[in-house]
Amino acid sequence: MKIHFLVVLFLSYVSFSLADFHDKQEFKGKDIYISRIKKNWFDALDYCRKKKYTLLTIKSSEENANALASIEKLMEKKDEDHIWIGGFQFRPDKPKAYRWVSDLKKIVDVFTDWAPGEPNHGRNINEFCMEFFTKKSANIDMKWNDHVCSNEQYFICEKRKN
Ligand SMILES: [Ca+2]
Repeated sequence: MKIHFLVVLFLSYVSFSLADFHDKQEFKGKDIYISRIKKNWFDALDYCRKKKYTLLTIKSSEENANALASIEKLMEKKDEDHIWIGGFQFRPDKPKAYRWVSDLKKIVDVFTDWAPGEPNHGRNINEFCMEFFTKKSANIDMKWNDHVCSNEQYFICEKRKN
């Protein structure tokens, strides 16, 4: 009876914590987890890391396409969307100096898919964190953008397979 209670408790815990994410999306080299909850960029990173994941890193057009296919499959598209991924920087004078938080490699050295004019660091010099960005009125569909880190948004974690 006691064990039965513990099993129920454990299963409730598992289903509760899994509900924070859509179904796992499996690709060659990594699994992707898109959140159902919104957090600021730093809390999103912390949340991924507590599960032994990291925020999404994109090193090729294939990895970018896989992430976009997962979004397309799992999320309801809106006229404007903001989804955190794992790029960041801290140099307002060098808006191109973004790095991936997973390995601290410079983003400019590999594949990029910025929206036109991005990263622009924002009009108020306050955008340091990277996201997928959609704005239908501007004809922007899930391109990279830098955005205000404190905004609460959905986010994407990844777990790399070696
Ligand atoms: Ca921006």
